[in-house]
Amino acid sequence: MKPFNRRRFLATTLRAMTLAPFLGVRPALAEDTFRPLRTVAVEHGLSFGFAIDPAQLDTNPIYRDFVARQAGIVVPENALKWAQVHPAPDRYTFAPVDRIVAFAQANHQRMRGHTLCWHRALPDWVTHTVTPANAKEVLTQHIAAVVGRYRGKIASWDVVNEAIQLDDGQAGGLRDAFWHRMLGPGYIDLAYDAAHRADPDASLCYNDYGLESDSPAGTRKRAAVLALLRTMKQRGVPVHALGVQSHLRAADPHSFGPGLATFLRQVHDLGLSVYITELDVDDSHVTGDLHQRDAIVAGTYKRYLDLVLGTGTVSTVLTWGVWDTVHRTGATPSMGPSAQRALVFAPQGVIKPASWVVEHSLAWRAS
Ligand code: 9MR
Repeated sequence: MKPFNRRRFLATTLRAMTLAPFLGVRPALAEDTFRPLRTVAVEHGLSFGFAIDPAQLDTNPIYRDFVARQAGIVVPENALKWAQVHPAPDRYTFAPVDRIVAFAQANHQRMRGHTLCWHRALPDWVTHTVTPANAKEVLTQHIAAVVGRYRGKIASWDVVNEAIQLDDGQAGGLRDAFWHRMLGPGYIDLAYDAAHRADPDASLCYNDYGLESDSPAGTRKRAAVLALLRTMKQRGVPVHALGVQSHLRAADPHSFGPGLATFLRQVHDLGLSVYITELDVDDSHVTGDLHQRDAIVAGTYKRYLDLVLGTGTVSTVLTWGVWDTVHRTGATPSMGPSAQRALVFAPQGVIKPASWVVEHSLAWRAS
């Protein structure tokens, strides 16, 4: 048992008072009782971090200090996507990522890479000049160049992103994606092999959305992802982790439940790590004032994190952004209003109910 510590006692009591009514209206609390999430996570065998924007790091000292204090792991939200990092056949734009790498090293943070092979964020030169005849060479050279540059610096990669789309009617539930059209289903193994050759120590992840809910669509998609991962493992493909994006909808009636926990255990039983890679809570459909909105968002964070962390399979949690901005979450496809309070912190890193909830869930997760 830990010795009595007045400060810790007060902090714990305040936190409990805050959490009790399910984060209705948070009383004014001294923010110095809030412990950095990276620290709380590490104490419980987890990593916590954010998707970040190099332009903000360069220009906004508040953002920079906040990311340094709260994140133990960072991922560029867009800077490693093909269109950004490889905008012309013979030109790579590595400078923004290099600056993130330097920042992460200075702050003892791990880094993830997102993403090497995706049907979106492709520059025109790829869609206009790549053919079935040269696709293998273009894809493997891109992966070799990007992963090779950050060998030993980027610890895990989303190699293939969002390869399953059951509505497309392809074998195995594969998406009718650009690389699938060029190379057939073999593009997936090819991408992982190329990444593994470029950095044999990197953890190679398959990342997808729509896996969280126990709805019929979510259940079918999980089955397809599990089958994909199982057959990849059987073929000896170097895949080491599943990224569950986790773009959630606040208070969604068709929501996550025991089916998700079972799925995560099945993935873990294949020998794969589980990362929560893009967590946010879309509140664009929520009505009510800021306090009501924050309470609903916090409740969704709590229910989700308690469920997934309770399985003991998750090693890493990243949110898709640092603090609230008016933005479009992954849960809102291309239309509709933007979410307002989707992240764990309010603008400028101000603590809000979701911050306390996440701190609590990281600290109390089942081990
Ligand atoms: O948040 C990202 C947004 O800024 C980009 O315009 C968009 C297209 O590149 O991608 C968004 O991030 C997506 C991520 O890369 C993959 N999963 C869904 C994310 C939200 O749409």
